[in-house]
Amino acid sequence: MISSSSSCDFGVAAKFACMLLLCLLIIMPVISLASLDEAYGIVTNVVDGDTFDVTVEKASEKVAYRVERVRLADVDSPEMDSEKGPAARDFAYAVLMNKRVFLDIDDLSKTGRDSYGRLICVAYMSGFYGQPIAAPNFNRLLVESGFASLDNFTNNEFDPGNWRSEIVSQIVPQIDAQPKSDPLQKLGSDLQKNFTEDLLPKLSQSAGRELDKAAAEGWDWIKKQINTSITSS
Ligand SMILES: [Ca+2]
Ligand SMILES: [Ca+2]
Repeated sequence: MISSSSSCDFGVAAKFACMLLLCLLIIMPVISLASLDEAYGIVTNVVDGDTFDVTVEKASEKVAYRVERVRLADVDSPEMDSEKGPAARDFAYAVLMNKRVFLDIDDLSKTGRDSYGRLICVAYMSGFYGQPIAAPNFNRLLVESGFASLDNFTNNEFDPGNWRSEIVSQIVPQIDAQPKSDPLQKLGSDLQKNFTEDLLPKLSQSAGRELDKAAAEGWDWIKKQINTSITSS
């Protein structure tokens, strides 16, 4: 016969296992990109569409100052004295100002900086749980929103060609391995698109709801234990 106590313990263990699994599902895209958060901090000034200042919270060896100026890699926004400059600056301000950004700093150059001393980075935005969102990165978002053009420098580590598929290529590498002429390639591309743009956001939302539910159930269980303890004492 199984006692009510061991049954309850099993239920708690199952809830913890469920929460752990959901956490792993949420952070799986994050941990697949090892250098996604070499440094992070709060954006405290926006210069223009592709340049802003970060008050550093976590630093890598390339970070030298408490406030670092970041120049986004491989994109180019209009200058502020041009007609479209202020709109690009405003977009960056609206998305990033006073928010935490995670930085992948260029590893190809020794200092990770350009000739102006700015850190060359791909920037990642923060999600609901404070975790870095692997895609879209802000560099790509800036381009796809029409506030920058791609300008792929070959003297840095970054390849904008990977920005769209970098999550899925880590999760389902066998799809990327198909030759381009193979009809399965198109199917793979469609699956990647559906996964990245449709399924993944729904999965994250669903995981969030399940986490909330699991947390609420866990809290109810703790309250019951407290009440039982008070009643029996
Ligand atoms: Ca890097
Ligand atoms: Ca590049």
